Amino acid sequence: MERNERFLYACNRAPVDQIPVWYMRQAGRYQPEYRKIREKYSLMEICEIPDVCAEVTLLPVQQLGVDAAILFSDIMIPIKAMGCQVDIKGGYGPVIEHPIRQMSDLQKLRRVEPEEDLPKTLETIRILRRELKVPLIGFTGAPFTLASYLVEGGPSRNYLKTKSMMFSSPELWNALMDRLADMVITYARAQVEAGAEAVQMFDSWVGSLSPQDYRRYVFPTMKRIAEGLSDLHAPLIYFGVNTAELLPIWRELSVDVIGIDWRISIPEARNRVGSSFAIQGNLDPAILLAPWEVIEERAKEILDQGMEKPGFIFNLGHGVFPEVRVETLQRLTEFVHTYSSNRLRE
Ligand code: 1CP
Repeated sequence: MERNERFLYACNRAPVDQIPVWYMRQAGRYQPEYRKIREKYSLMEICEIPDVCAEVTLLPVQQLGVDAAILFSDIMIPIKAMGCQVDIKGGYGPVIEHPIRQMSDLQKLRRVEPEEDLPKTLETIRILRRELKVPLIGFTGAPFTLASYLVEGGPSRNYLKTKSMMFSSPELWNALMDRLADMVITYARAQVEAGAEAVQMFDSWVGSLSPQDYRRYVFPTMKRIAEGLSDLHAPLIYFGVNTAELLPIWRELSVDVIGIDWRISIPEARNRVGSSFAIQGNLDPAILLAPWEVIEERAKEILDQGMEKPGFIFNLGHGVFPEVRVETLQRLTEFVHTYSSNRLRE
């Protein structure tokens, strides 16, 4: 089989013969094979053993026929490399032993040297590039979302401690954003140098901010990151949940693809960001638990909207739930491909 580069064409808003598709959290607990590997290794251990990590990354590509692989890792892996004690508790999420609350906590964070601090991740990427016939997406958390774990100490509902720091100690907040931005730039660059062909920045929780506060407390950092990576020769994808009201600001960022959730329609997202971005999304992942007829109807709607302009990548609006059946994602992938290629031939 020849290499399939549809995903990269769509990122660059070039014409494709069918719509590319991949799924956030496409490697994970909905797969019996993943659960079996997790009986033997923790998530952190998988990330430390390149053969196993590559196997977990490849699994959904082989099983589902998706058009891109995403490196199996977690947004907290480079945070660990910064010298922070991170534990990922299954079924819960990352837990930070000493959360960042003051300047002295921040000063303990080290600058990341990927070749020295994250050699297993880079080796996994090199293995994957040899094995894959589809592009490999590298990824990183974006500073606000990373900061939410670092400051709260774990998953959160309201981000109260994070927002308190932002509103009450802007100097500390800016210093934290700066440190994280340096890491993001270095880490994304290292992943691309090792063989990743696109980079997704997960800003999953940034939708908890008002547009004014996003503009003031996060946007300057994101602008610096996007500009710092503009020579990368790999498309940059920026994704967050509940970001409909932030999209007019994202319009000013030099990224290539905007990832959206199901709370906004694709035409409206295009209205808000303008015509110089590809769009990725946006099926509500809960729909995957509905009968097939419902899934098909919703997927068709998304494809009809997405295909109005070049530069569309089918995905979910957030990650796959563990309750989803593998067969459902197989069938959906096949549907996205056949429905879109038939329409494109019309
Ligand atoms: O195929 C893939 O996409 C899997 C690779 C992957 C990715 C892209 C994992 C493995 N984590 C991530 C990114 C990640 N991690 C994000 C951004 C994407 C998103 O919003 O879902 C976030 C917020 C995290 C933090 C995290 N890690 C959580 C969320 C906690 C919360 O605040 O609600 C959880 C549950 C984890 C653990 C984790 N990471 C990855 C997996 C498969 C799991 C589940 C636990 C396990 O299998 O042990």
